[in-house]
Amino acid sequence: MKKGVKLSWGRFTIVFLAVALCCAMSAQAVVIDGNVNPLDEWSGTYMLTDPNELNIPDDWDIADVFGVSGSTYVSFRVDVYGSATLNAYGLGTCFYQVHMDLDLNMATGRPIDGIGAEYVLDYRKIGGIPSARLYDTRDGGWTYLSDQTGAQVSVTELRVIIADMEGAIPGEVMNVVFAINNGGSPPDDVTDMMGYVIPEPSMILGLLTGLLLLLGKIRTTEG
Ligand SMILES: [Ca+2]
Ligand SMILES: [Ca+2]
Ligand SMILES: [Ca+2]
Ligand SMILES: [Ca+2]
Repeated sequence: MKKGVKLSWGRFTIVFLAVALCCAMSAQAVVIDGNVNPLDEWSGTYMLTDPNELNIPDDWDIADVFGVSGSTYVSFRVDVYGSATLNAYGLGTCFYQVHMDLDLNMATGRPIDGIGAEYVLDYRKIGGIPSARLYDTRDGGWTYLSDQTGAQVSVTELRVIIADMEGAIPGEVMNVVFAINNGGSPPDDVTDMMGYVIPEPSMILGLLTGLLLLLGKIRTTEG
């Protein structure tokens, strides 16, 4: 019954390519707009729930955090127990920070909560004006490096270009600590350290999925 296989090739090559394309597109499906889209763009990217500390006002008290990576960007989401908007502080200053320890060595970079961060991704509003920035903290200080992307409406979403961070390689692990600082020091809320795996680009997953579908169909038609 080999003719069934022959007739299936064209059709399932299309399926194969379509699945690969869909998976590749989903690799960058997170939209940095400050809201979670109806399809839940952050599904499967949950990292940790930080407790609601009684002594930290809920508007800058970290709740759930999420992280996901494609081949170009690493994206993060930070939820708080109160209102996400910094309007709660009027025209005051507040910083949402993601501290990233790329070499998994707490002795290098800027120390915070058990890690030594080489880079900090920062979203802030000063005088009501928002900005997202990447800082180089490899020497222990804060050196502005580049503008990144951030948005805050119902949640806070942040995105950093992997290529902007020397030593960051898709597929390798970084240690991450989230912090919210409402203008003072040290930060008002800091999460526990968590390991974060940057996944391989999803194109590879898409190609494997398509290949499995194709092989499954060939087996079916052969049977
Ligand atoms: Ca979004
Ligand atoms: Ca609280
Ligand atoms: Ca908290
Ligand atoms: Ca380090």
